[in-house]
Amino acid sequence: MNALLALTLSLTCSNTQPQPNVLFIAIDDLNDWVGCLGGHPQAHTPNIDRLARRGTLFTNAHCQAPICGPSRASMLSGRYPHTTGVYVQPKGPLDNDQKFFSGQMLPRYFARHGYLTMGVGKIHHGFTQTRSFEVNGPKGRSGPKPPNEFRFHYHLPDNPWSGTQTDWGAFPDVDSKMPDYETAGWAEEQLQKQHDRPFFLAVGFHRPHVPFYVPEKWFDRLPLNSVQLPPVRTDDLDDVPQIGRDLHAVPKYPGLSFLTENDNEQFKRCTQAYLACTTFVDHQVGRVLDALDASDYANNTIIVLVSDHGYHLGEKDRVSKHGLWEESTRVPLIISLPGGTTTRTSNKPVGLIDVYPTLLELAGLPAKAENAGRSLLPLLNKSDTSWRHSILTTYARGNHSLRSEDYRYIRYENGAEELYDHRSDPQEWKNIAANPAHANVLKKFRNELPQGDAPYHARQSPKPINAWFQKHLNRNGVR
Ligand SMILES: [Ca+2]
Ligand SMILES: [Ca+2]
Repeated sequence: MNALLALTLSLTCSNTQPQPNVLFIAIDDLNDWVGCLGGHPQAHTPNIDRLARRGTLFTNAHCQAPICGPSRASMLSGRYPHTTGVYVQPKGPLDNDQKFFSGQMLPRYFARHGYLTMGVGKIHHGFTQTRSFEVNGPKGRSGPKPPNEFRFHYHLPDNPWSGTQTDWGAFPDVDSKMPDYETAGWAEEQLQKQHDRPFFLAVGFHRPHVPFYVPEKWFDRLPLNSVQLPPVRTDDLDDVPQIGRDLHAVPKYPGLSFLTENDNEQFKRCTQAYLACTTFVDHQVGRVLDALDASDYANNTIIVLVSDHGYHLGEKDRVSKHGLWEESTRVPLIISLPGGTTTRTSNKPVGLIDVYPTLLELAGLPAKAENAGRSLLPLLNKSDTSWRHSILTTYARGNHSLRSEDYRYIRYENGAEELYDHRSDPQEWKNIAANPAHANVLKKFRNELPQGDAPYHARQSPKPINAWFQKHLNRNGVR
């Protein structure tokens, strides 16, 4: 550890509690529509922004899998999907997989080294969360649903999206009926208690995960007629390989043509609702930050804030995640040290896989040999002269994306490729993989691809998300 940083940490931790506490905040499906990341000009997230101002904001951070279960399995195990085989949603309680799924998971590792571990809301996805924490708050839920779902304020006789949670609208009437509100309240209570050990407190929020329901007051900030739509192109998928279109096609989710009907009516509503959800969840984050600042732990707690993956709102013809493009992979990642001593931003390619080794080093715990990520300490210290060229995201076995500072590269299991130059094309509209001028760029990325792809994990979902996926799973022997 950098000497200055080590000194800072030791000075900010009291004599009676030499190790720092950890406040780990996980948000579900929050893309870069956060004020400090600039993903949408009307994003209003003052609390996440103030956390970024007192910590290090990673502006080029990416998930390792663009869907809840695999992303969280990777982040909390410290291992890449291509080594664990967890590529799609795990199925039910993974009772037979304690060795992999719990024993080495991040909270358990802290517990084994003397920490009090507390968890509330959605932290894991796909197995019994109470195995992970010593003290458990409510796991939370997606939230109450209106008696008749809005279905985008659109009456369809044969709704093609039946079965998906995708919907948007103002509901319920007050915040206190939202499970995320209860989650923040439970975290506040733990921060007001006296603890005899350093703690690892994990707080997981569900919004802005679908359905995009939050009380009306969160919609009022942004009237429908003032909503700015994200930039999209109707021909964007024309230069995407067929396997890319198939892999990313999730028929039950609404696409761009639905959004743009009737002068973008549903596009405006969907965008407004997602922004309302982000401001709502930001407010819950703010309650937890305020409780920490008012507590005895204000000056000896590391704060980490992450989202498990991004989300598309019409880009690449989709309202969903499950993609290997920027909207699906880019995530907020902020690390704030006690006393706010490392205020800066970093645009180096980093991933959620780096959270585990970073927290171990910051807390002074022994490194875990299986961790595949890197400690972010060099970037917190700005001693980042040597860093990885690109960070990996995987979706379904054998399909990978690599993001460097300047480029995104995608390679599908059949060898098809995409390449985007973020310096001139931040929306990833123009696939330049076939241009011979970029042969050397492609060569470098190809050399960084995983050397092998683990078989699907034994407990993967038997309910694949589309027909293509079913064939894919059958081909790989998954039942
Ligand atoms: Ca998620
Ligand atoms: Ca395109």
